[in-house]
Amino acid sequence: MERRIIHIDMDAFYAQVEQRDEPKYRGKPVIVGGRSENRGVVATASYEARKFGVHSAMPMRTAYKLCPDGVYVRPRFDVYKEVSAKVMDIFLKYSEVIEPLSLDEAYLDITHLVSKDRTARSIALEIQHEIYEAVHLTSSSGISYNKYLAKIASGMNKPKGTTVIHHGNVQEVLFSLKIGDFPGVGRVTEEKMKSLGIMTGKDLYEWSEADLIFEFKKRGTSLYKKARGIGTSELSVERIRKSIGKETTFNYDINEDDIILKVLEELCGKVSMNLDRRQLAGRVVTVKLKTLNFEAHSRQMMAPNPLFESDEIFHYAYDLYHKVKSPEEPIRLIGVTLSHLEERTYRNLTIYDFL
Ligand code: DCP
Ligand code: MG
Repeated sequence: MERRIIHIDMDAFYAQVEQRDEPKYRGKPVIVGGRSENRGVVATASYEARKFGVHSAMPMRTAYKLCPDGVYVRPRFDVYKEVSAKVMDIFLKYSEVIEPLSLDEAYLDITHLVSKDRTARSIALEIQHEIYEAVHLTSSSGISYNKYLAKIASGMNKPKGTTVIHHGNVQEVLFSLKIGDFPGVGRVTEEKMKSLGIMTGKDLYEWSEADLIFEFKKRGTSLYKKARGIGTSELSVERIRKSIGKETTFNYDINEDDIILKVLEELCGKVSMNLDRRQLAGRVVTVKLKTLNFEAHSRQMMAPNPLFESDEIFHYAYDLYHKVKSPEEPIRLIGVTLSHLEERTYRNLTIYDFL
C-alpha cells in the first residue's frame, strides 16, 4: 500500500505557549524574541502580531516599529522543550516511525494504522485533539503520500488546519504554489528560479527534466519530480542523540572544591538516570567548566568499558575535574557529558533520543 505520512506543526509555537501561560496575553499581538525591543531577532509572533507584518527572523527593532503596542516577551526554552517532549510522546503512541524536524514539528508514518474505517485524516485529527488535551495548544497537520507533500499540506490552512493532498488535488495544489514555498527551495534557488521566470509550481512543471538538470545540475531531477508530486524519501528515524550531558550555572563565582564536587556528583546522578531511561551506556566522560569571563575548559577520557552508574561516572569526573580546574580560578558553570553511547541491552526509541 502507498504510504500515509502526517506532518504536524504547532501553531505559532513559542507565542502560543506564552499566551497559554499568561491569560492577559491572549488575543494580543505577542512577539517572542531575543534580548530587548532594540536588539536581537523575532523567534516567532502570534497570529495577531502577524497581521502587523511581524514574522520570525525579523530584527526586533523592525517588529517594534510595525507593532509598537505588541507584547514583547523573552523565549523560555525550557518550557518549550518540556512541551515538545510531551507532544513527541504522543506521536510515539501512534507510530515508531517518526522524524522530528524541530521542537514543534515532525513527520509520522501512519500507514499501518489506516483502514477502511479509519482514514489518515481522522488519525491526524485524533493526534491534534490529543495534543490539545495534553498541552492545551493547537497545531496544524498535513496528510499525504510523501513527506514533502505532507509538509506543504500542513502549512496550507494554519492555524488549526487539517489538510489532505491526494492524487486528485495534488497537481492543482502544486501549480498554484509559489516557487519559494516548495520544501527544499531555499533563498538562493528561489532567486535563480525567478531569474529564469519560474515563479510558481506551474512554471516549474513546464520545464523539461533535461533543462532543469542543465540549470540545477544534480538537483534537476528531484525538482522535476517535485513539480509532479513524486517523492520517495524515507523518514530519518535514525537521527539518534550522540551524547547525554547535564550542566549547572552557579549564581555566583565559586571556588570551593567540596561544594563544586557535590554539584558534580549530582550532575553525574542525573546523567545516569537519563542513561537508565534510554537503556544506554557511554564510554567517554567529559567535564566542562566555565570561568567567570566565560572561558570554557574541558577534559575528557575514555573508560575501558561502557559506563552508566552514577558512582562510576563520578569516579572519572572527579579525576577530570582535578585536571581541568585551576585552584586559583573560580568558576561559573560545571557540566558532565557522556558520549560514545551504546545500547545496554536493547532499547525502545523514545523522543529524547532525537532531540
Ligand atoms: N523559530 C525561531 N526562529 C526562526 C523560526 C522559528 O526561533 N527563524 C522558533 C519559534 C517558533 C518555533 O521555532 O515558534 C517553530 O517554528 P515554526 O516555523 O513552526 O513557526 P511557528 O510555530 O511559530 O508558527 P507557524 O504557525 O507558522 O508554524
Ligand atoms: Mg510551527
